[in-house]
Amino acid sequence: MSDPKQPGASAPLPKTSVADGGELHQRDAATPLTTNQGVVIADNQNSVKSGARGPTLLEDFILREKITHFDHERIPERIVHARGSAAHGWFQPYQSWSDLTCASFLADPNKKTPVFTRISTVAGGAGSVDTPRDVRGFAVKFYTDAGNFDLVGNNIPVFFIQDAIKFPDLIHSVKMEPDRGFPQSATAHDTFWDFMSLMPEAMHMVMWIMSDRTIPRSLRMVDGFGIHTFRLVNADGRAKLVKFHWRAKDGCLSTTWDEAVKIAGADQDYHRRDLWNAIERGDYPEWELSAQIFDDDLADSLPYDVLDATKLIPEEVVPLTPLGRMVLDRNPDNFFAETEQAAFHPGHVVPGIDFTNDPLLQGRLHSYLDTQLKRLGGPNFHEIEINRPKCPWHNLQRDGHMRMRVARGRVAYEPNSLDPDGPRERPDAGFRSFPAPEAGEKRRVRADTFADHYSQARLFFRSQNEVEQQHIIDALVFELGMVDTVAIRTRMLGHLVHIDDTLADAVAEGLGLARADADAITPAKAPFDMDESPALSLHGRVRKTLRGRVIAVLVTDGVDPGLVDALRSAAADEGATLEIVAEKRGGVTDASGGRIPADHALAAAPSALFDAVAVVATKDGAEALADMPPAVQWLMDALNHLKVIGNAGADALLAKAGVPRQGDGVVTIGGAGDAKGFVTTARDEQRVFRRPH
Ligand code: HDD
Repeated sequence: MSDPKQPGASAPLPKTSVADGGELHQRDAATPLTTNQGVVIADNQNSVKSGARGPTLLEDFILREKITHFDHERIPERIVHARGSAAHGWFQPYQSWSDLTCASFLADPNKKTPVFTRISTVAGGAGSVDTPRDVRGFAVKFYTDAGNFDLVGNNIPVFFIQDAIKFPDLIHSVKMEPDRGFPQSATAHDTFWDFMSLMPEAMHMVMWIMSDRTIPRSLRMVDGFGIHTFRLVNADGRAKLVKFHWRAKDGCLSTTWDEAVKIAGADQDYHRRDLWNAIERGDYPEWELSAQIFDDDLADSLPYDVLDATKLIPEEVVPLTPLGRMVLDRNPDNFFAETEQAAFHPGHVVPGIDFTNDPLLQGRLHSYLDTQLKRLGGPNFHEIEINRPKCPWHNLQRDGHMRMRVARGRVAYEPNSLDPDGPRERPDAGFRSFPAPEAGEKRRVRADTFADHYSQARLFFRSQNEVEQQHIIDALVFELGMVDTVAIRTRMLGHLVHIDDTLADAVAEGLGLARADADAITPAKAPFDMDESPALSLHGRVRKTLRGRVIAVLVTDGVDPGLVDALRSAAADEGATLEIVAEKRGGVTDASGGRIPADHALAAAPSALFDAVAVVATKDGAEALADMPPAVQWLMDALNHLKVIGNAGADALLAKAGVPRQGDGVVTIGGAGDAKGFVTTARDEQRVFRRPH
């Protein structure tokens, strides 16, 4: 667990920093309730009526102001990534990177740059569940002292499409089908797979979205990727190509599919709650920003195009350079004002960072500015506190909806001679585009170097271990099994044949099709085999840590309080939290007559919500639990979801739930002395993939 008092740990940023919001927080018990015009309100319970039982009067300006404001409390939700959670924090480079870039936030190892990071799902609406199978957006706003830089990425290093002109089609295919309004937040339906099956370029991404990356355990346990190739430009104007990566310090961890489905039912807000609680507890999530840095010669030597967002560069080819770290240490004060109104835009770059010609990125540079105008209501969205730069900013833009700054003086143009102190361009320090030479015919065209759609899909599938490959197969069988149109299933099979034989055969088998049913699809370019990339295996990214994890202990009356304490302190030693589950929320009476309060009632806390579980029971207690279907289900799920299970006197329940008494992640806890062994097994195993599942 991070300790804010330790050297090098985060110093919390001031709670409220702005003048106009500041007085909202300066209040005491005598602070009166007022209207938006500052008029003190005498009665907030009753509207003005003509007589006690008479009609409400139109003149009641207090009622009308309140209701009108309420009626307008929502703004359009994001067309994609509508469901997200965010937190404040900071970024600090490990060293000066000024030889690579003049970006000021990467120049000084002693400088912390404030950040606001929002992690989201893509397809669902703002109120949708947190755990669908979906890509996670990973957007970071750096409030640098040279302007705001937004790195707007995902938790997957490649994308579905190569050209932004296909983005509306992609999103229309994945969102609820427009006639029926369902399914919400799911790829498992005809329109999505229809589009996929007609877009060979999406096949690499299809492999990623069918992998466990799209069912993360926590937003704290996902990696982030900038995806596109960007440029880093130094003060001498020399440029390198770069791909950005965020590595979760606590590693990546995913749920099983069944677990994700059960979590969705038990706690819609599982990821949002988890992020919030972790930050409140002081378990600050942390990521390392790394970069693959390379030059044009290397890019030209690769058998794929670095401007093609459906391709990655294996780390074995260009290794990661760790640049610095980001820690999220403060929850928003207000969800709407900050998380909802945050406006990210890949076009928010600072001197030292520049774009490349990736046609997906180029289209994004238009879309994000455009969407903020609609969502946030006009061109002044940069004046909303969460979007405002924290460095000085001055220009001659004026007016517009919701203008907040009061600009002084008569001069709002440049050049001018009437305002010698007014803002002026600065050729020495201002943003300069990298002068990449460009020439070419004006055509609607896709480069030939973008034509290979299967080799990297194959690379990804073959770089997974056997369990991960099976999960991809299972996910494809499930998703395509939800597709009603047979022709879509056989068309998808036609693509899988080009990726890998085992994959195609297993999916065909799972769908009840024959390999011969696959559509004959001729690749635009014949795929080739690439060297496997072990770095692409998610299981290789699981870390043996319990930092920030939650262990549940199901207890019964009459248990040894010393054992529960020993489990709690063993968990704390590993940075984990222990939560008590009991049949009743009031808790249980322990062997010495004391009370063990429960954090959760059994019926409200399925084991899917926890990282590891233990049952601490008396003999009678275990027999009683064995007669309770929710308790039996609790343990069966823990087994099927590959959790480490601790057994302290719960043989009867284990037997009923079909859980073996020992081995494969089931640990006997004979007394307080075994608490540590159980917790370290949970730490080292994380998930027991050896179990059949
Ligand atoms: Fe996008 C939001 C990530 C392609 C158009 N996108 C959005 C967000 C993330 C991404 C993380 C949410 C930001 C937040 O938390 O507010 N998008 C990506 C990535 C892409 C990508 C990693 C490909 C590499 N996006 C993409 C394209 C277009 C858009 C090609 C349009 C041509 N994206 C949008 C948008 C959104 C958005 C419609 C919706 C809300 C917003 O911008 O602010 O403009």
